[in-house]
Amino acid sequence: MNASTHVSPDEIRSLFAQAMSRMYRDEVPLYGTLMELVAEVNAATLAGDPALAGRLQRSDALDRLDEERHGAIRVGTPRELATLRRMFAVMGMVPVGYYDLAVAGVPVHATAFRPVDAAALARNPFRVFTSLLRLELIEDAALREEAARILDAREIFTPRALELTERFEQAGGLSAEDAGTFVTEALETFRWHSEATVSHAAYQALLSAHRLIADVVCFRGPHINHLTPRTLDIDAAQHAMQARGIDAKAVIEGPPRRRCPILLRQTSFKALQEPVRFPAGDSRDTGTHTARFGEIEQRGLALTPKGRALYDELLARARDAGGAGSTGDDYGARLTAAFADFPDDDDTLRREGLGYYRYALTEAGRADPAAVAATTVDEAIAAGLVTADPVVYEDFLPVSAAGIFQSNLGGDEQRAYAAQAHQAAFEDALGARVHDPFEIYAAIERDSRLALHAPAR
Ligand code: OOG
Ligand code: NI
Repeated sequence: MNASTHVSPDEIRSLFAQAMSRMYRDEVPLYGTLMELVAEVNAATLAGDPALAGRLQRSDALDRLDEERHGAIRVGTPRELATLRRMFAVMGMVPVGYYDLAVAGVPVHATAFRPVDAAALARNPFRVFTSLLRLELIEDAALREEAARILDAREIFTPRALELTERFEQAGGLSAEDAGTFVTEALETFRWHSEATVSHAAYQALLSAHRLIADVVCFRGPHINHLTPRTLDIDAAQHAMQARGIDAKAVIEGPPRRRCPILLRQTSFKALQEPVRFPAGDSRDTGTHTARFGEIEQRGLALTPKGRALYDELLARARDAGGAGSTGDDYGARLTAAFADFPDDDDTLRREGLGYYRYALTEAGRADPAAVAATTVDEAIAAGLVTADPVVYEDFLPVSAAGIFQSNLGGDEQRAYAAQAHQAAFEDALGARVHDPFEIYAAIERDSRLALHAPAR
């Protein structure tokens, strides 16, 4: 089979994202409600803001919007993580970024599998936040060993999915028929199983070590625990959730509302309490498990290291004032006050090097390449020859992720793990290095700048 008969990884990713969305809507009907609500908010926002519509169109974000979402899973062993890496590669998704959640009391570290180049992102930016349990953080040695034994004995991939992943690696692609089978088989790994694989007593013991440990260890697979659509106005979406009586998280994670959205703002609805069965013969053969939830997000400008440092500083200021983290009735006001020090117009953000921008010729610029060549980018923008639109942030935020984890584990426990970030250990488990998100954004900006002076096609 030659390369021309291979389906592109972008196509496989789109098929997979659609199949996952259908499956999750069947599993968690409230997710279907979220999607409707987000579609309504987005339509209303675009209708009321033609400039936004134009900007999204120029940065390829408009067409992908309805299909855009991220999911999250949690796995238990290096082999599971490394195999997922190979499966995601079939769909053009690579590990980007390292997130240490142990500092926030969640015993995992994580990466995001996602496409990286501009064309692939424009086609479908589907991402999966993937966490690896850090068993070494379970203090009780007997419990730790039991968890390791249970995890080592399970197989979360179907034989066919493994076989097709190998075929992809050897042949450099999959035929349309194999791609279809791959999507169906890969989906099995992410399905919810309402039967626990361990006794009720073992479940309880793992649950009291940490609720997340029970979630990872006690089931046949790493069920997808949420799928998040992208809204253009998260405050409107949050109100719409509340208006429909959905049990939304109290605060929106991330930066405050601004004229120029930066990074990522997220909110979620509380996880469902779902019935689970324990193996027959158990003294208690039914119970409930809390893991799956719904989330909505708004994405804004990708920040440079300088912008990100400022973001981290201001967020810490807002959280530390009052010493209450992101709780308390005045958190919104503290956040707004702290972020008054973050410039809120695109021109300043761009000129001060706080965010990444994507440059493009206007019609006037295309008509007059000599004028573009003779001016600096700033002059060309002022003269209406060039536009600079925000590069969308495609990644996650560790403080927000910790807040999402905590609000959805169904308990109010707070645990502190003294562990150091362990990127090297994570990469060993993954079997690869994670990509640096800043490099990816910088390349998108640089390529767009170079293209301004490319000969007209
Ligand atoms: C992942 C939580 C992180 C986000 O959007 O920050 C996340 C999880 O709960 O497994 O999805
Ligand atoms: Ni999420």
